[in-house]
Amino acid sequence: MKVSIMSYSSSLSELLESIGAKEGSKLLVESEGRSFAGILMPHHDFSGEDIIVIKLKSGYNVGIRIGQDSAVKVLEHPEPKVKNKAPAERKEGLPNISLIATGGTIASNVEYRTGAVRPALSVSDLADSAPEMRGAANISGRALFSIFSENMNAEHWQELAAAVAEEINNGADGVVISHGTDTMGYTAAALSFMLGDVPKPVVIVGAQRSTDRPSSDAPSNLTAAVRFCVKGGKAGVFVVMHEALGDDSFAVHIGTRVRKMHTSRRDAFQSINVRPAALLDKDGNMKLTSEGRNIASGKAAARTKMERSTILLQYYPGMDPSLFENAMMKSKGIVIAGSGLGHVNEEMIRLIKKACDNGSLVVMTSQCLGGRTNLNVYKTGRDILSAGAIAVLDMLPETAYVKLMWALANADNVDEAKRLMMTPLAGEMSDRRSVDV
Ligand code: DAS
Repeated sequence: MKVSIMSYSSSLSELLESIGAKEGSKLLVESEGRSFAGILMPHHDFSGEDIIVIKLKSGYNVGIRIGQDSAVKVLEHPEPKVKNKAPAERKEGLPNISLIATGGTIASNVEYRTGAVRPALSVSDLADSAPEMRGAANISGRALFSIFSENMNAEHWQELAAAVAEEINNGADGVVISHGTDTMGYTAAALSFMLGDVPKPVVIVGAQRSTDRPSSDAPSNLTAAVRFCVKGGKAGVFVVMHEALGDDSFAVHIGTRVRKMHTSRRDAFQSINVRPAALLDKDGNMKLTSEGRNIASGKAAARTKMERSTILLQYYPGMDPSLFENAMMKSKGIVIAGSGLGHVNEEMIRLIKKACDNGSLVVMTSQCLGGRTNLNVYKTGRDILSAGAIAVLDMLPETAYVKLMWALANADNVDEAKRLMMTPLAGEMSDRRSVDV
């Protein structure tokens, strides 16, 4: 890839070309009495024509003016693209785990061009990034898409659910899905409802640090995910991520009960209102902490229809119904993350009634996340019930949003959808408070 030389001065362009410097080359630069070593970054339009930008080992970028007295030397050229390696041979007697890649930090590396993290790795690179994974099972896989999870939508969930069912019906003993962390909880909930009583483990795994960083959590998360597939004995949809900041414990979260609770910590994922289904340590010793369904034989089936005219609103004080009337009157499904036990202001209650009378299904959840909604305690809640809305105990708002899309599309009518919403299907709700959460 040629350096974007048109934006350098002619003298600097000639210098870089003469030493064979390309974007991604590691350079040693001496200028104005100082020396720097780092990766040559693309020349930005806002950098001067005699400025080169290099990314230092610390990850910071520095702009260096190249003048007559400067010296620039190439230390290393960019790594050539890794050719796909031959698939590892299958080992008799080991379980067969399918790895489906969808993108996210776990399958990314820092792109020297922009310094940003971009989805990059192939499935075999991913499998090779965690050699212990190959020791525990025969890993085969495919990349379904390569996107950051903020760009996921119902179509991706549908394609993913169908691919998981296909892998299981083709003999996989479990499926591991590498995925971005931002919306992983939504995808885990979607697969939980679409795959229903799936007979094998389906484990979604991500990373908060890209694989090219020493502190990457990708290899250990991937290994823990495969180990749970192999040893957990449990069927269903789960999320596996770090349980603590260190690399020695991993939590297996139930797919409808997990949320990313921190923007950057490696133990960002927490189970809400329930305990994780299992904990694993760095050697693969496992402690099952909740019953759940056992692995079974039988086929997987994906019921993937989703009602897209469904919205999720976060209530806030002073919420003005005139700003939401149009959206709510056009939506068949409306989830509201209300305050406290599931409350909104009086103005919004009138709009909830209007939407219900218009045929929408309005579902109240709580932005507290912990605990259960209860619309029978305060007058506010009773007015919301009278307006036609329903509450769904301790279901997470985002899980309720995904479940409502699925229920409206797979039920024969709104009343049937309402009944589905209030019936536990995939561990997403419980009317009993767990003692220690
Ligand atoms: N943007 C984030 C995502 O893809 C990166 C990550 O955390 O995986 O969800």
